Amino acid sequence: MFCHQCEQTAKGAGCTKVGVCGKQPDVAALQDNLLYGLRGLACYASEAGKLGATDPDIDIFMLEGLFATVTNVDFDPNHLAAVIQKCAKMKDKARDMFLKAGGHEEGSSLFDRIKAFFGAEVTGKGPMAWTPATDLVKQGEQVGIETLHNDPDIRSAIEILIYGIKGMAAYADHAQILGKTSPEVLAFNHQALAATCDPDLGLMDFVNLSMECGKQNLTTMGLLNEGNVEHYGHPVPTPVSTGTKTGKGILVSGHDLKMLEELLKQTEGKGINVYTHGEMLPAHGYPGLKKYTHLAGNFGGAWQDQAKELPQFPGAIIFNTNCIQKPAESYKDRLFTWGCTAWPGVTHIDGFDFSAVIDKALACPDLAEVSGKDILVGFGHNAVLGVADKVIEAVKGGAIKHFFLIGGCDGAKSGRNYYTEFAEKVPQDSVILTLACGKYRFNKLDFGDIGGIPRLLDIGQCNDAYSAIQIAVALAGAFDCGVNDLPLSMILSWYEQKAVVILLTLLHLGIKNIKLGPSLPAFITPNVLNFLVENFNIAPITTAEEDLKAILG
Ligand code: FS2
Ligand code: SF4
Repeated sequence: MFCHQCEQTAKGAGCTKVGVCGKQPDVAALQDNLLYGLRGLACYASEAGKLGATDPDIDIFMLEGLFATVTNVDFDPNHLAAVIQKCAKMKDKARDMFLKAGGHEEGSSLFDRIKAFFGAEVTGKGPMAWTPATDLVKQGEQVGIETLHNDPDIRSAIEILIYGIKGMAAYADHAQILGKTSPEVLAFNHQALAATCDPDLGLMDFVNLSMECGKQNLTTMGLLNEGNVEHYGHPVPTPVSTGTKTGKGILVSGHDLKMLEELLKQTEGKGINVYTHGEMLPAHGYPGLKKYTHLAGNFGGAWQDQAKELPQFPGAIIFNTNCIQKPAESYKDRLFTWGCTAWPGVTHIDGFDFSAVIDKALACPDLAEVSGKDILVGFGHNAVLGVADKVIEAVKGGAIKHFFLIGGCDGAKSGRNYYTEFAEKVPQDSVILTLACGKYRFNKLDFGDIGGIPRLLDIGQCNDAYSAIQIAVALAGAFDCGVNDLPLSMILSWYEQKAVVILLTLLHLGIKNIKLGPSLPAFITPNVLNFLVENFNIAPITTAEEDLKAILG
């Protein structure tokens, strides 16, 4: 196996024997096989799209297939094998759609180039000719990401694009669950993945496609935001208990609000309290979810602490997206997965009937009454811009001198203490905006307020980077300057592919001087990094003290 798509990749270079995340070599090969099949499917779907033919089943499958290959989502070889078989069916469907729309395999310029490159009939070799072999693992071992391109820089640029598309697919999947899709985004997924099969494209083509991916992701995060707000209202500032109440409990981890809502409906009046975990914390700020009085609080910290924290939660536990880790035997029998998330031997819930989870919760021991500090959530763009006058006045009067967006993923590396230190050292006249699971590094600390404006504003989940962008753009408008001219610094932490696509969105918007850590992606070659430094002045984090000194002059 070879995988270096996430930040914790072995030795900062690549996981080759087993994933640091727990991904076994057979699962890695199955994910590589699936990605290869998806690239073939994308060629047909993309060319069919150019002829005006689309199919929602193919579009949604593409999202789910990509999502299954994101870090910490699908660890189940049986589940992945089933997705691969479905990919073959969808590829056939896309080919039929292409032919019915008047397309011809001979004479299509993309197909001709692919055919020439793979040195065989279109039906002989290459992603378009892919069909599942009897031994899916062996087949996957032959089509790993190291086979993407011979030129390391071009391969690096292709990988940036692929990881960007994977991250965007995750957000697009959440959005489509809420009934929100964009034909343009769905078409781009196919076009971009098809481009990865095109031998005529060079470095700058993939750089440009990556920037386009950032743009499409802004649309996608906007759609997801719209879906969340239409269903649950704008988030409002809300204190969330980190303690537990006496009684039965279900813990929900992941990012999907619709899944949580359905569970809340089905547990109403059953004497079960529902708790959030990890990236589900911002759910408490949504009026349409906080109205459920049995949405009782938030349990535990960020995803990487689950091995030590989840054994202490005596109720049922369900993961609706990443980040799931290998469960200990002590809680495996009360653990469930949902959506694209899967772990071998763990019960997977298809659809929205959560009776198995509820029955398990009722059979589990009660939680004890434990007090816990309240944390404040719910500072989406609507809430922050609702007090924009106050914020602008505080900036003009000098009470607020700087904004720091300290956001992104958390992870197990000790170097991530940087983000805690940074937040602690931020001067008293500065406001911290935060989002995603990296906030657990400091969200229980007391930061106080500036004239009634809390110094720590939790914007929400990673996809609420959309909200952060709205806030930045509105502030720039109020001060009649560009976002890069604001007294705003972005100190980002990355871990998986959703962070990659958010970074692409920020670069697409022309945002400069981002500090990125805890380490730079292993899939970025020195030449590609130089390009990013020259064009965007992106820089690795150093120490909290040095970076603060450099930013504040
Ligand atoms: Fe955190 Fe994991 Fe939000 Fe990432 S819970 S690193 O998937 O998407 O962030
Ligand atoms: Fe390694 Fe990350 Fe790939 Fe897992 S997802 S195998 S930790 S690089």
